[in-house]
Amino acid sequence: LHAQENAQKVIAGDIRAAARLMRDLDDRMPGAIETLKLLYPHTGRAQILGITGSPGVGKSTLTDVLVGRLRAAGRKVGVVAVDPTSPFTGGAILGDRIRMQRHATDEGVFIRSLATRGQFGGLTASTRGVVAVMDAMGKDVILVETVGVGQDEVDIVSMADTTIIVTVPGLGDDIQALKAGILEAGDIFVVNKMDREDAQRTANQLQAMLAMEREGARAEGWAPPVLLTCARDGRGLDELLAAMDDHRTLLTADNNRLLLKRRKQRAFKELLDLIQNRTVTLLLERLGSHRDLEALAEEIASGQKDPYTVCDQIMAAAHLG
Ligand SMILES: Nc1nc2c(ncn2[C@@H]2O[C@H](COP(=O)(O)OP(=O)(O)OP(=O)(O)O)[C@@H](O)[C@H]2O)c(=O)[nH]1
Ligand SMILES: [Mg+2]
Repeated sequence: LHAQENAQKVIAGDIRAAARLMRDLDDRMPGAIETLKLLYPHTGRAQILGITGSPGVGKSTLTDVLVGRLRAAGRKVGVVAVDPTSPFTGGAILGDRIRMQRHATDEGVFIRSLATRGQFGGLTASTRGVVAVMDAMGKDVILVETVGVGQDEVDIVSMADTTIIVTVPGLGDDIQALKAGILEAGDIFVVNKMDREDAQRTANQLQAMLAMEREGARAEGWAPPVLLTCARDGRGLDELLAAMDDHRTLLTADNNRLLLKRRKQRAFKELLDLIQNRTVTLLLERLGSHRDLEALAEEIASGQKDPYTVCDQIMAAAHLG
């Protein structure tokens, strides 16, 4: 009943109700998931954009400019700033990283920071929850900014409809890292800080790498563009917005064919994550004396036991094996 009331408020766009629900999800308050369940049927309308890249490349500055442009076009915007490297949620540290204070008083912009603390089922699940709430409350566009640091980043990026990967001139190592990591996941590549030397050369390098890596990789009729921007003065932003629109057009063609394909992959991953989380929690609850995984890990580390046998014993103790 309570859940229904809360869900109604969120769907009506009540900012305080949405903020409270996000906090409750983080704090694993009973009932928060019940509310989230009621919101899911009201999601799927928002365009979800992922923005990722190494620390300091200008993701937040870009996001800030994008928010301004989208607001000027009359669109309601949600921003989720995810920082897997920070143990703090909300406070000053993330505040510094976001630099979007000028939108703080705009009712059409909802900004939420997430870090590694207080998660229900990990940072990825927290991000999914926040995105779902923003979607249900009627945001047209949701920008998810993530610092590039490995698996969390890849998981979070994979929940976007369109992924923008940001780099800067002269970051040779950075581009090599992209190659190893999420080159595959990028739909639009941005070389920000084009006011610096070597911007065009960096873009050419990236373009050449993409041509190699992506050849035939995805027969989706999309060659990821490499764009130059200066988030500080707004140069290149028109092109970036146009590329975002083009990608949206591609995804929604043929009755949302590619969009639905992506969302199915996303739903599959989400379901698997949920089952995994639920199973492990349940298992640990049933374990009794085998519950002390730390002690078992010590015995494995010191060579007294092997991990397979321990796993067999745990499954047997939980009546699962
Ligand atoms: N010269 C130049 N500086 C820029 C540009 N865009 C952003 N910056 C500066 O780069 C610094 C980092 O910008 P942020 O937007 O905070 O970068 P970020 O990627 O969000 O950083 P983290 O969230 O800490 O990973 C700031 O001092 C910005 O003013 C640009 O186009 N040119
Ligand atoms: Mg930032």
